[in-house]
Amino acid sequence: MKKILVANRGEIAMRVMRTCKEMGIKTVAVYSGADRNAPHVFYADEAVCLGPAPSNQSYLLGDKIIEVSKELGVEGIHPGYGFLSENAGFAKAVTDAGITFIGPKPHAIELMGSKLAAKETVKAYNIPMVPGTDEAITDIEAAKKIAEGIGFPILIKASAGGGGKGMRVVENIEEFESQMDRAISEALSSFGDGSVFIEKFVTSPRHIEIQVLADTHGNVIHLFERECSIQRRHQKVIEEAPSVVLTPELRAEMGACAVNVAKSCDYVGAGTVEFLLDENKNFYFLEMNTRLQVEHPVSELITGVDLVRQQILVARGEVLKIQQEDLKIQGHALELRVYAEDPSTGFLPSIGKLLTYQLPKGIGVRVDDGFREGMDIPIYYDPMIAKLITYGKDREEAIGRMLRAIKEYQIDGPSTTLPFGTYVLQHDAFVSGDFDTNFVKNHFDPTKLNQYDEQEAQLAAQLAIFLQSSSQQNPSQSGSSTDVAQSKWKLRKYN
Ligand code: MV4
Repeated sequence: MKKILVANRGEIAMRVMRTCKEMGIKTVAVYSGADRNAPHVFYADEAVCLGPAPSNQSYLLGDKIIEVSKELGVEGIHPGYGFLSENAGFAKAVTDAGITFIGPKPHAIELMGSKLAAKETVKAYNIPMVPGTDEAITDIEAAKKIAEGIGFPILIKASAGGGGKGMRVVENIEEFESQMDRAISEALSSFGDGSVFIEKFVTSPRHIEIQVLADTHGNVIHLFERECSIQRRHQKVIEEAPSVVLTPELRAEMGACAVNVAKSCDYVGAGTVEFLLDENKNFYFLEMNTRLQVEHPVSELITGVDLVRQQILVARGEVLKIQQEDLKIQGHALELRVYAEDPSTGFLPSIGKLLTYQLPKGIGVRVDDGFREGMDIPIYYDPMIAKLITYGKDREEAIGRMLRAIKEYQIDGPSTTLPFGTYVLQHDAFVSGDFDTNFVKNHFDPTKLNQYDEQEAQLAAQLAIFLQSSSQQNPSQSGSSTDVAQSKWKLRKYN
């Protein structure tokens, strides 16, 4: 494979092309009208404009991307995440055009894209699942009986949903029927598929996912877990590897399950198997994501494996050279998603120009981003500016480095989730590891950041008084000591 087209934008386009360069593979970028000055366009060997800013006129134009690929002699297409990455029709069209789709076969994408089909597919492999129905609900009365048997609260899920879309909690039998009606019509309008099923609602789970890697020769390995419980409204904010709660035994057990999920759908490439872990450390299979995930870098850091390189190697048909026994967790990694959102206003979007944009540097810090100073954050796409990733010999070191890197990271213009990161990383529940998917709901409201601000203002006021009184006592040094102090204490909000 001598030329790869990356059918994506932003940080993930950069991420994929970096590895292509290391492998001596030529790269083709695609872009929209909003992205003509984006770094991924300049980083690539060739770049093609797909159309105007909206995704459905640019990054989602599968046929156009294939056409461009044929014209330019592209041999492989990497879809990144989002956009066309889990579109089985696109994967098939790419393959039919004689181009390698760097990802699983259409069949696996399709099976895992339907939660009910996924449950059916993994059935033969003894994978633990949350108690519930494994077929679409057609008879409300029968479903009511099942719900009563399981016990409330229960959760209605859309089979075609994913990442939290199309879910509804039902607290009691009285609201069952109305919630079911809403869930079905919502599923129909959002996904064009009204199939829903029910599960027992696990109220305080941790979200643990396992990274898997499979070749075309039947070899499947796992690269341990990522803990993704720190999220708000299904948008992950902080991820880490490894999880503080998995024992080596539980890790091996969940890893083996994830490998079996991959085997059940004849998986090829990098994929992620999502689990819930309840308070008693029972784990349940939720779904499989058939793409490279946003948070893949934390797995790369603790294993030393370049996941994009492995994706390309197995897409070429090579045998996986890494065996399960070769893999060992080394150190600890954290990822903070830096969104152009204002945590002090309940995470409202905060778009605009990056007036200042200076990256943190130094030991244990990696930034995957797709922006430069002076650029606008387009409103058309995901509001993620960057992923700030830190690595340390242990969790404490990784946290210390993240807090330091957040302070170094200078962004003026849009508000970002950087101060929220500081808040979480200093919170007792996070530091102790005692948290679940309700962390943000339970421990955060916007006034927390304001309190933090007030503390800092008070400190600054005290310092000012101190400096003034000390300069009065010692007038000869007043100029220099105050200058130094002022620059050192220059108030940048939250830092
Ligand atoms: C659940 C659940 C509790 N009980 N299923 C949300 C995303 C989707 N992949 C599945 N999700 C959940 N399924 C049962 N039976 C709680 C969630 C859930 C969640 C899962 C992972 C990460 C964050 C979450 C936040 C809220 C709810």
